[in-house]
Amino acid sequence: MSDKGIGASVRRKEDQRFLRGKGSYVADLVRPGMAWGVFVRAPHAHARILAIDTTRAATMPGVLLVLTGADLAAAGVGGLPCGWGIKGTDGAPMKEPPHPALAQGKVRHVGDPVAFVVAETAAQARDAAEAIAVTYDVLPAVIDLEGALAPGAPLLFDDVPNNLCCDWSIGDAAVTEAAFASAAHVARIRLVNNRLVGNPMEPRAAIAEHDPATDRTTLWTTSQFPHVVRLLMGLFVLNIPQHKLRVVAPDVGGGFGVKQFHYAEEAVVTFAARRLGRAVKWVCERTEGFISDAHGRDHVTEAALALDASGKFLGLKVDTIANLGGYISTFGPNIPTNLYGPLLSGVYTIPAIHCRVRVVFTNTVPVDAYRGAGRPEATFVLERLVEIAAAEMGIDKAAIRRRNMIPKEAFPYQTPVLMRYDSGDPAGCLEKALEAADYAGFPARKAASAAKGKLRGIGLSTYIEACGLAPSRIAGSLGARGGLYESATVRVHPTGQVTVLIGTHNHGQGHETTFAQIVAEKLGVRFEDIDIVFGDTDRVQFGMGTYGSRSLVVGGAALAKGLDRVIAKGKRIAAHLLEAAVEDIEFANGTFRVSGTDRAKSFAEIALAAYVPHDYPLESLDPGLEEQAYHDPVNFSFPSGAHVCEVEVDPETGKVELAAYTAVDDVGTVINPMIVAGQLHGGITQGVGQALLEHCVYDRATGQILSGSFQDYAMPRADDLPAYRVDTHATPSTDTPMGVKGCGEVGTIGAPAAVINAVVDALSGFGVKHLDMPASPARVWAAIAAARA
Ligand code: MCN
Repeated sequence: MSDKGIGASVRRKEDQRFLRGKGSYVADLVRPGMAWGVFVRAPHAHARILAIDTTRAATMPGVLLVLTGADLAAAGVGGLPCGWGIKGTDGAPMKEPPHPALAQGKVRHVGDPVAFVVAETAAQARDAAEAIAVTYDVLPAVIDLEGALAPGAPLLFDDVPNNLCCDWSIGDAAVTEAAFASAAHVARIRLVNNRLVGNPMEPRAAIAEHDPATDRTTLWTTSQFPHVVRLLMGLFVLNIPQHKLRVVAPDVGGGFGVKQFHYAEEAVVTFAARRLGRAVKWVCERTEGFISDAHGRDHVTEAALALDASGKFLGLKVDTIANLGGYISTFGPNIPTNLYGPLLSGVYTIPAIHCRVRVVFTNTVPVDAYRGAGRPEATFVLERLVEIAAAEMGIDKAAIRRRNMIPKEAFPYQTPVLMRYDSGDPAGCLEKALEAADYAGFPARKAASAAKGKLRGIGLSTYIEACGLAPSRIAGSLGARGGLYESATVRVHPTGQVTVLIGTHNHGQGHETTFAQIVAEKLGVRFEDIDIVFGDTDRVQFGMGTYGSRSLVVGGAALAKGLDRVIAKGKRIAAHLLEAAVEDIEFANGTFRVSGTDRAKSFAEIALAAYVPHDYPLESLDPGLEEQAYHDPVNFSFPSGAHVCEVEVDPETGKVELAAYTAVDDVGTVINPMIVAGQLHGGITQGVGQALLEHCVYDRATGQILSGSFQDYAMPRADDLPAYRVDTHATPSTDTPMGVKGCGEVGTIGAPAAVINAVVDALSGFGVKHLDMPASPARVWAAIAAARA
């Protein structure tokens, strides 16, 4: 077995180029004769476009092209499509108004693209963009969620009454009402899940180039799913046949969900390059990213948990209004519905659940997936309610969880809200986390903090996630407009080295390493002799990309199947060369052997024989050693875990210090413990960011974004964070090859509730029952001041 196989903490292959500055990012790419594009964006949240005067801009130095929505409409350019068509409780399809790539008639959020200018240089394009005069009739904007639904609210679309895209629900309302009627205690909450901006390190960028000799167009873009961009853009927006369109997503500096949508800018840049016959480049500026990258979260929720007198959960009711922003983005309506309601059972036996979600349009940037996407929101609602119930009923917060957890033996477990969890041990994760966090020693630490004049609090959070998107059949029944399988090609070269071409996209998750570990393990090939290729529609046959922590459980499973097929073919070749029956050939540690003998061929010998087939039965065995495989999962993947957070609050300033953070996560079989730990650290940090720092604020009256730069939007930094204690507790998945479960989002799902539960615990002496995120010093201080007054 390879010492760099499954289970080894192998250092990341890709870091060799990243750490040496040898990565290849779209913004660094220069094409011959390349021109630069700049977008003109709406300064108003809601306005009718009365006129766009481009005459002065068009004659300015260096200007090559000016495009408006009217130009795109005249050229037959289609609107941006949505990948999901959800249905309301009444069975009616969601309202799906058009989403033009450049605004037509109206703008619906600050940052809505209105025109595109291409010039010889970036500076010339910028100057010309400023010279475009747009006359607006400014309309009242609607920003807040409840306001959007209020009678008489301004309408974003004339044919979408009440700005309501969809009134969706899951679960049985009558059964849930009956459960509440029999409850001894009901815990209630009203909460806001704050709006976030993704802010990957590398802002979005796109370059398109048309080759008249082949009539082919290439788009280089910062995407998590280049094949899907090719499909959506070619098929629905620009009408380019798939074989004439190549989409490349090279090294991408983080995505966090924000780069998993087909964006207007990609289509407009591609259209401009084809019209001009020149390469056109656009690079998003950071401030521009704040008003054009899809945002995340943004819910208002009222929820209640019914319990019997012993603290057993009887029922859960959730009523959420979720923000969609000004237009429907690629996955927009799917996030607060299908990725939210079905996760509300958490790791608990809750006999009755009902969840209603109203998905509404507002004059804000479109809202879509952001790391965790729907699942952190579900966990936050449930885990806040659990801690409120524990406090109100005087039950220890660990004890109330233990009392209600799905026992390990009860898996597979069917919840009342669609999901069938395959495996898990929630109590095992909790006990391990409590021990690592020294839960029992908390009172002593609280007393020590109090002696310094500080308030110490402890918060727990448990969660279960459905990731590995997605079983096509289930996704289809939920409204997905395409299947979500994955593809992998295993190409064995004549000298035994291996290239894997895979449809997932690595933008920080370490696939070049972990997928190579799977190959090394299965084929016995040296780790160094394996390359993982992704992100280029000309090289990789097809792929759905990376999001929803699907790469290992769906892509890795396709890869494993491809490897099995390579081994099966290798056995046939070996059987021929060794003059034995195929059934007598065994393969282990990179050697094909006739069972019970020393007659053997190495993997490299078989590879060479496959490509240089002397003495080879060509009539019954094709030459070559390359296998293609697809995997469509039978179920979602269900990682779960328990997080424990400890905070120390300064009552004079309201500053919250994260004193300790412990996480024990069940991600099934682990391929690379170091990479999993890295994913947990990153994920927790994003969850902590939401809980304590990050907040996207809009001015309610004008719809201007008030936190549109890093001066106003606080990203978490190293000095905001302690060293985390992370560990895993594996119950291998029974529905996924290799027993793996996703790990890319678990930290972000568990952390917000753990942190806020800890902060509220610290403030409990003041009678504080809830604090909305982020628990900034101002908010915490105000809560203490209000209690003291
Ligand atoms: N892994 C493993 N053992 C497991 C599970 C995973 O070794 N049991 C490894 C995988 O092989 C992979 C990594 O851990 O190398 C993450 O795997 P997985 O859970 O399959 O998640 P994805 O690769 O599909 O990544 C998507 C996920 C999501 S949805 C977001 S958002 C996110 C995240 O990953 N965005 C990230 N992590 C990120 N990390 C970085 N650096 N940058 C981002 O943009």
